[in-house]
Amino acid sequence: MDVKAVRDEFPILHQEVNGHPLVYLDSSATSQKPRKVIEKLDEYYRGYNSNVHRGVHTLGTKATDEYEGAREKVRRFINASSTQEVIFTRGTTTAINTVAASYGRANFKSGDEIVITPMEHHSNIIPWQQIAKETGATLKYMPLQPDGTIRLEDAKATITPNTKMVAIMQVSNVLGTINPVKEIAQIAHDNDSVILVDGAQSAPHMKIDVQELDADFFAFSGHKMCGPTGIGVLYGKKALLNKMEPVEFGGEMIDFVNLYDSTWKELPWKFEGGTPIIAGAVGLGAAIDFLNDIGLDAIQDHEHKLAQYALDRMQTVDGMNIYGPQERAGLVTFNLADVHPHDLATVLDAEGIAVRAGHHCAQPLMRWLDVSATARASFYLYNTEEEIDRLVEGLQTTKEYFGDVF
Ligand code: 7TS
Repeated sequence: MDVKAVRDEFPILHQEVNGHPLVYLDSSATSQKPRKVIEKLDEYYRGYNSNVHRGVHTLGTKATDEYEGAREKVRRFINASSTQEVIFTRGTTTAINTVAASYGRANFKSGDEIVITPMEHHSNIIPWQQIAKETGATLKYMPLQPDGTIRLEDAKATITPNTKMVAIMQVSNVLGTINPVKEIAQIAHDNDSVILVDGAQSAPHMKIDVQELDADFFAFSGHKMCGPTGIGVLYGKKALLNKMEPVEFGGEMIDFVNLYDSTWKELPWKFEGGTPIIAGAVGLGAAIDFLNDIGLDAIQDHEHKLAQYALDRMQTVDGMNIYGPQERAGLVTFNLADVHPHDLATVLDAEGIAVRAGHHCAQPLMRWLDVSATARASFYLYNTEEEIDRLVEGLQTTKEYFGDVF
């Protein structure tokens, strides 16, 4: 992969921040956008902005073709068997909430178990807490190993015939752990449970095949994979989605509306109430084209090398505390002695280096790590080893600045 050429596609990267060339190490929060996506949004709004699935006029037909064409791109990207299984949502959060509200409300009852892990993002915890309270189901946590990985024996011991849902992230946004979701799906299915995979941190960085994983539901966000904000995807197996009720009601999703009851459109539209996220979907389609042109295997390989390089280099800094396993996705979460991560991120920002500091929407995991917050550097296809060198220099500067805590 020619990183220089890749970087040239991202206009935002070529700027100075606080007098230094920008080093953007916060792609797990949101990725930057390539020219192809920016231009596609521009083309849409200038050329054929229109509502979809309605009129017969030319712009509306073009917008509908592009919107539904993006759905087909998503289908191929995750290898779903049909576009009926690809629902556009606002993002991962909305996708998971939809499953909890629709599938959960209809299928969970007292005595049933929902199995998750302590490393989940809040958006894969709270919807289950809420639906557990509503239905009387019990929330159960799979234990983690000290390095932040999951053993299949523990998955087997936690998932039982009472389990009705296993909801798990494929890649941790804090630890970088890559979870064995295919094997866990098998364990879930052996117990007649369904599984939802939170792919927010995996779909942007590795090849996804929902049929090979045998995921019943798979959720991800466009903005973390070079696409616009406000668009995401809920994949679901057709047999399950067909039996589920919509959670949003209104225009677009109906077939017939009578005075006292109504019927729904077929999949996937019954889950897309209201004017859909047209520009978002069109932009996501362009992001998928962009990622495919480079190749997900090449992207994953590049990020793996960056993560290993970062681990090696960062470990040389005195007082460094890194969380998570050696084998990991492209991110490193850490603390530097007793420097508060917000102070650390502020010093790095003054050097033009953008990292995230805080609890990363994973408060239960922070408690498990026994910290209140951490800093995180996360990488994507446009990052380089030189940028990691800049980060390490920035960490040395931070040490000098807060010398008394070392
Ligand atoms: N699941 C995981 C694993 C995530 O990392 C995130 C966002 C979400 C779900 C929610 O995605 P959304 O697009 O619906 O907001 N993670 C982060 C992060 O790590 N820093 O900022 C957002």
